[in-house]
Amino acid sequence: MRTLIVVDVQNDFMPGGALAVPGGDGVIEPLNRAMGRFDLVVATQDWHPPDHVSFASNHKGKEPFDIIDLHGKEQTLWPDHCVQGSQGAELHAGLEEARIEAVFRKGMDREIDSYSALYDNAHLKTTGLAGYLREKGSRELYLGGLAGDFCVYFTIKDALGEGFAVTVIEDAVRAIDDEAYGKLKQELQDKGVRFVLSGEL
Ligand code: VGL
Ligand code: ZN
Repeated sequence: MRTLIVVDVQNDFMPGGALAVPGGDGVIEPLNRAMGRFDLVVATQDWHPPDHVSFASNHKGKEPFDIIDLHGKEQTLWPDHCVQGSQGAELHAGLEEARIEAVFRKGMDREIDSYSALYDNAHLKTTGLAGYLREKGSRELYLGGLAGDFCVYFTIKDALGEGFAVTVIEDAVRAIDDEAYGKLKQELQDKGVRFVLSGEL
C-alpha cells in the first residue's frame, strides 16, 4: 500500500503566478507519471481567505517576504496567493486529476498559516489527513509538489511525527530557496526520509 501526496500544485506557485516557485511547473510531468505506481493518490490545496494573516497586504507597512512576530512565532509574509475560489488557487490543469482521490485544503483560518497538510503551524488543529490515511491503511507516504522548503518540508515533518514512513520524489519537488531547501533535505535525511527519482518508482 503506497500513497502519493501531491502538495500544492496550484497555479499561484507556477512561474508567472502570485507566489512563483522557480521551475514549479517541472513537477507536473514526474507527478503524473508517478501516479500510476500508487494505490492511493491525494492532493493538498493551499486555500486562504482574502484577509489571511500570512498576506503582507493585510499588514500596514509590510512587504512580501518580511518576517513578523505572530503570537510569539515567526511568520513570513507572502504576496496574496491561493485565495479561495480564485484561478490561482486551482490545481494546475496539467495534473491528472482523475487519479486524485481526495483533496485536503489548508490555510482556511484567517488567524493562522498552515504549511503542513496535517496541522496548522501552531499544531492546534488537524486537517484530518493523518486519520484519513490511517483509515485507508497507508503507512508509506511518497511526496512531491511545492514548495520543497515550506509545505513539502512541514508536511514531511508532521508525517514523521505521526509515524508514517516518508519518501520524497526528488525530481517532483521545487523550492522557493534552493539553499534553504538543501539544508532542510539534509535534516530530513538524518531523520530517515528517503529521496528517490520518479524513474526509480
Ligand atoms: C506555501 C508559502 C505560503 C507552499 C504556501 O505551498 O509551500 N508556501 N503558502
Ligand atoms: Zn499559503
